[in-house]
Amino acid sequence: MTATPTLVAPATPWGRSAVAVVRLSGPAARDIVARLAPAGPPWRARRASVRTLCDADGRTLDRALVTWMPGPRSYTGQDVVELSLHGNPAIVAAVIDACVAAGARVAGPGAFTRQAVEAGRLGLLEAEAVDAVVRASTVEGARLALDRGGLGEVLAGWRTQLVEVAAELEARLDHPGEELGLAEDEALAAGLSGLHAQAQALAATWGPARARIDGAVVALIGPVNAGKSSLLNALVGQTRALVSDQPGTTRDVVEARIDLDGVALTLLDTAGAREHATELEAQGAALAQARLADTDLVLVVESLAAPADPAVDRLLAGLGDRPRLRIGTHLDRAAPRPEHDLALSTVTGQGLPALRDALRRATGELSQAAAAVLVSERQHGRVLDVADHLAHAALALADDLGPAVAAQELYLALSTLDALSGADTREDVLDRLFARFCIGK
Ligand SMILES: Nc1nc2c(ncn2[C@@H]2O[C@H](COP(=O)(O)OP(=O)(O)OP(=O)(O)O)[C@@H](O)[C@H]2O)c(=O)[nH]1
Ligand SMILES: [Mg+2]
Repeated sequence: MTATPTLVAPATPWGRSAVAVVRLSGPAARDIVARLAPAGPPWRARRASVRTLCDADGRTLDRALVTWMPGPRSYTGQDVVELSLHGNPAIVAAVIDACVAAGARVAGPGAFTRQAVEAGRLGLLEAEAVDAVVRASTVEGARLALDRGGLGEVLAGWRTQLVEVAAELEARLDHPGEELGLAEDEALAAGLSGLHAQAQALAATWGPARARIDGAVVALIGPVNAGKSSLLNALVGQTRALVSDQPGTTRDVVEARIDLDGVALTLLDTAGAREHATELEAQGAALAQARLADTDLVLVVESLAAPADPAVDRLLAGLGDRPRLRIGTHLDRAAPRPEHDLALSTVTGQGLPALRDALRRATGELSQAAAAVLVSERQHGRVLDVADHLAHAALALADDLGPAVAAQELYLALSTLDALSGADTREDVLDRLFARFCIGK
């Protein structure tokens, strides 16, 4: 058996700051720091003390505020020591080197949270919530992840119901001679359909939650001179993209961020489309096209003051089933047209509040009724898998494929549910999950 390592890593970003925190976690955490700071006051649990840290040659590295949090009542479940250093990367690096020389091992991404999961201090769902809190681009996103409570309970409730249905089906398989009550079959199928609907509803929380945690990307496309850059500037509230009455002003993709009531939106202004595009405009169009793949919403922008432009039909056709809103600009100069979802003027500001509302709706409004919210792509994928298995199981019962097929699907749903909630914490599952975390978390 190998000894449990003691890990060390910076817990704050690399760079100059008032304070930088270095975290150690593992059985030797306190001993290692005691070797760096032989002089200080007696160690007292959960009390901060000022200690002078030295390298192996006794040369001063920094005077630090040191907090000792003995396990198992610590974040990781192990002994944890946090060093609040002066926020200088040279000092941080030297202190980490000294810790390593004294026996610590440098922690990889998410290693501390992984220790917490392995020690049973945190469940997998809670670990993902920690990641989402750190990742969230707005305080609303962070709050969603912090108030996550419900997810584990919801999944546990599903599990109980599924086990009951599975037991019922097993009983039928064990006694094939007995008359199968049609009413009972229907009741079981209805129960499964109900769970399926719940799984779909839970899966649907990921879109709006993702917009709040990771943000959403909105691209503006349309003919030249439609007013795309003007619209971007109006939404941002300052001039970020050049505006001119010459067609073909924008070539590069111009990016700007806004916080729309807790949803971080990245707006992309793109080169306008026209028949005989110059070489540079064509390059701009290609650049924009490449970015469209990872947008959540496309605004197709047209000027109401210009005749209908065939380029728009081409652009719309190229969008496939991608979510879009059609916007007519220049409302101060021309009447709205029925093909547009919204009409506005960036000169008078008319229609802009309605656009903000539409953006908020399109990037996902969270249902107040949602008992729980998903906070990661992994959770979303698994919940969709559960929903699929439940749908197949209900179908098998309804279509007389029989309880054997239904039971099989139920077991798949159950094992997916276990993988989702972390009952199944295999090495490879943890490896994949924590690879995305930041160092020191
Ligand atoms: N009256 C009026 N003029 C507008 C409006 N929006 C944009 N404009 C004007 O239309 C012209 C083109 O605007 P831009 O924002 O540069 O248009 P664009 O779609 O970015 O154009 P390209 O970058 O060339 O594709 C400019 O002269 C703007 O001042 C509007 O709502 N009303
Ligand atoms: Mg432009």
